[in-house]
Amino acid sequence: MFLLNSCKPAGQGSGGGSTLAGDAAQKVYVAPGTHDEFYDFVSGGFNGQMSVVGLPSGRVLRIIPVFTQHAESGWGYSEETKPMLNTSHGFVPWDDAHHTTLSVTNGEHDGRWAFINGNNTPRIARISLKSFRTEEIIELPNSGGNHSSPFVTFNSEYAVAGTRFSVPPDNFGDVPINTFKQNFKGYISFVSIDKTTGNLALKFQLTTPAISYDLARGGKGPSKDWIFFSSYNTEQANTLLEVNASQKDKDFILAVNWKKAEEYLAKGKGKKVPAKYAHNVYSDVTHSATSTIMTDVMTLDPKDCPDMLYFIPCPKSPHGCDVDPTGQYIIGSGKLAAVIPVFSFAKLQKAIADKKFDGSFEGIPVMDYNAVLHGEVQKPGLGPLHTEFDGKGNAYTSMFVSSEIVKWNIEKLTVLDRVPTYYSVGHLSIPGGPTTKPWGKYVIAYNKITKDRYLPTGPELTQSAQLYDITGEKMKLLLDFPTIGEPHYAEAIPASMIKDKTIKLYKIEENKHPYVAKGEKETKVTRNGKDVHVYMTSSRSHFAPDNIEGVKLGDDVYFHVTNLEQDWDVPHGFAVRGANNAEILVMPGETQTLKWKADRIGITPFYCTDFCSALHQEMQGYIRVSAPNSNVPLTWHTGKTAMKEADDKSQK
Ligand code: K7E
Ligand code: CUA
Repeated sequence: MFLLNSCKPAGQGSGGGSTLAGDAAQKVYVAPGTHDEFYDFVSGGFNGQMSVVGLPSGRVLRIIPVFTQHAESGWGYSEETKPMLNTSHGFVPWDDAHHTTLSVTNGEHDGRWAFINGNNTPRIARISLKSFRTEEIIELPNSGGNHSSPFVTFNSEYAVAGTRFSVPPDNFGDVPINTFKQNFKGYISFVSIDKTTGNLALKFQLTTPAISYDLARGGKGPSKDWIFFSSYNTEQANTLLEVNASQKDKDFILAVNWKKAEEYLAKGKGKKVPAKYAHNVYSDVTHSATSTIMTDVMTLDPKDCPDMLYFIPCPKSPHGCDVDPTGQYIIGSGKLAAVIPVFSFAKLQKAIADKKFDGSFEGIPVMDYNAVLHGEVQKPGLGPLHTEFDGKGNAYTSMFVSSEIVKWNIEKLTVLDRVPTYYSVGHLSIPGGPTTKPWGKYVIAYNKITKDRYLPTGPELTQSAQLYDITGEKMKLLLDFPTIGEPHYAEAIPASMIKDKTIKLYKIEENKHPYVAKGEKETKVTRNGKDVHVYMTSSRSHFAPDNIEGVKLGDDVYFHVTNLEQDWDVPHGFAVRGANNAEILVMPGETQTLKWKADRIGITPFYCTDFCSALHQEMQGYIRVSAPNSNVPLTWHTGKTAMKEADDKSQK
């Protein structure tokens, strides 16, 4: 095949030169002291986090901890953040995060929130684009493998989530695996997003046939009331899917009229069923998270809801399912297909009205393929996966097997250009590519394999992305840059939309943490049985208190550290020898808590981990642990020889 050799160019760094733009260095150069034009929010894959990358430089600006504990900031280790990782299974400190989605209003980026999926223990997270922190995580019941998630509707009414692994409903009990067809279901969750606060709620789930949902996209413009899901395993196999789920010539794209679903709910067609899932919310006021276990969910059975769901046949085991900026075209990417099918939303509506069906699947009408097809892109390349858009009528599809990006015209279905990727490209991302108003300029390829592109680093090589200029007719490779974790999808937004809204600090007078000390005068140490609470403050360059005595062997000591600083970029860290968790990194005006077990008699030091001032190295202290039966009184101080003793009030 014509480009097969691009999968395996020989030799170090070969092939890159042929497509490299002559002025590449200049185009990605961001001079010292100046800023990147775009923020790129990149999923971390199996590292469970999101990273923030500047474009066009490819420089990593930040890792936002989401589903995985992050020792650097104490995420998932501090007492305040542990509840964020709570689930119906208890504490789950890892996940596999594939898709970043930015919030939209009228189909355009609005710069408010980012969302990302937890694939393994089904969850959706919401991240604030003001604080670059995870503010909310909601678990999804009745699901297994939250892969086609979280994709938003036209005004971010919902983040949707289709299950990759169909499973029996959570409360179904014990059934044999080979009762897949009878007992398993493919749940699709609709998580509503509050317009003002962004707060998430699991509004309803659709109980659809047991197949595997893979990806999804919300409609736009004419199709804004709809959302589309690609699927595979319509064979309904429960073993050796590699073979058994590739039998049929066509699988489906599921078209969901979510407005209709809302109508059916309003008419009382929904059924509340028991379900157990966690809903975790972080507060910037208490600087703490709460986890609530929810106990039921509203479900809609398609049997009670005609005209809500339609299957569109799509060749063969589709992966990506993308909607163009006009909302008129739906593009399926069959990994094993020889063509890229483009479906017309207008034709879908007409075919539904004319009842142009090709049978049904478990009661859901299957559309006639030719009646809804706009056309097929012929010989696009091998292994089409994902498609992005430049807003000028062009689509860009990643080809996993032939390792290339193919640019084609949506109306005419003609291939316009192709460039190699190094190697095995997964998702593509164009800034604003999934919106009605793509910002264009670049396409970024997120690759699965780097082989010889970087210096070797032992058995595990870096993951990588590549940046291409798409301002001209031909795509031009500008830059390779390594990524954090295995990148899947990413979304980029102009920096100007969010950079001036960034939160610089938390106001100390607004701090409602139950263990806050709003000044050194409020610092103290209290005992409640075996729990010792240290109300501590940090400021350049000391802790108050920095000498603590009267702690006994076996006590649990809670260091509640309030950072009194009210300047931007002055965090203080806190670490104590032998702590079984991590450090905490406390932002100005914030309180965070490190729990420490007094496991031996003697003196233990603690210190600030963040180089905060010229006297950072002096920012340290001691805690004394005495025998359980000792009568050393509970005392504390900073800078005085006499220790302050706990009075009766604080002792109780
Ligand atoms: Cu194609 Cu998980 Cu979006 Cu990766 S998925 S590539
Ligand atoms: Cu505070 Cu270093």
